[in-house]
Amino acid sequence: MLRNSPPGQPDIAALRARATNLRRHMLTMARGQGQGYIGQGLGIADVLAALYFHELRYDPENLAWAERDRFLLSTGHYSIALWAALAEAGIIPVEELVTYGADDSRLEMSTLDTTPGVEVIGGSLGHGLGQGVGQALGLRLLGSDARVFVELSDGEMQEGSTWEAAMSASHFKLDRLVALVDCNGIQADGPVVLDMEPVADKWRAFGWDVSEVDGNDMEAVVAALASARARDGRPKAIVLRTLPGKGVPRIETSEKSHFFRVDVREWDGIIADFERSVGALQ
Ligand SMILES: Cc1ncc(C[n+]2csc(CCOP(=O)(O)OP(=O)(O)O)c2C)c(N)n1
Ligand SMILES: [Mg+2]
Repeated sequence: MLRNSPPGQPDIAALRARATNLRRHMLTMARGQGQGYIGQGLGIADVLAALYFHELRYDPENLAWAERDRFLLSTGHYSIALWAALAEAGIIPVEELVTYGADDSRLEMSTLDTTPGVEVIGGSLGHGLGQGVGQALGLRLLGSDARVFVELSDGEMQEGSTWEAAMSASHFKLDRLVALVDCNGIQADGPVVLDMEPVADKWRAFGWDVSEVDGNDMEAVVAALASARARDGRPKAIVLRTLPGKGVPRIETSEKSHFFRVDVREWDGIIADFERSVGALQ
């Protein structure tokens, strides 16, 4: 599908439609067991749509393609967003989404690397960027031009290992490495515990090229991803300001958007409201 081709002109309307599909998939998933980490998933849906349907080079028919760009979801608990993207990309069946979080499902609430399309096991926070640095170094050794994108979260920046990895990436001039720093303002049951601001300045101080965007503004996200292609010897960080629950007002306004659980009737109402609002925009 996207094999070998550098991204062309973005079709912003099509990417927005993809993001809507990702949100729809996530609602289906959360309704399955009545619960999930959907707030984060809805927040990062626009970024995953821009990645999987514009920026990343990969082949859904050949996941082991050596030259593929890698997407590492460090926050395993955001798995709902990755399952949605993989289903939308045709890598896992859409019909499987309802099994999210159920016993024996491949679609665990935290990522498993035995599920097709998953590059690393996530969940133990603070490890994704280090793995991304290792992969980017390995790819360079192999003479590959592939890129490595690592999503990590604001809460995760409190892990010291994140900064060890950040330091190494600039030391090794890994300009094929892109950190997607999801700053959604929450960490488990409330606001981010330690003040991480100014986030962008911290990454800059570690030698990274940094941009900061509204992570729910498709045009801004696509532009930031395009500027992160520069071969200037610096790793790239995109600080994404996202809204937990984006696109679903009942979740946007929930005090418990880290882990959201309601009964099936309420899910049905949430989904009906979502479809109405999508319909009204068309
Ligand atoms: C090493 C490690 N410590 C603690 C946890 C437990 N934990 C799971 S999610 C989470 C919050 C992390 O912050 P963030 O990703 O910003 O949370 P969110 O935005 O999803 O609320 C924590 C502490 C973990 N998964 N890994
Ligand atoms: Mg957070």
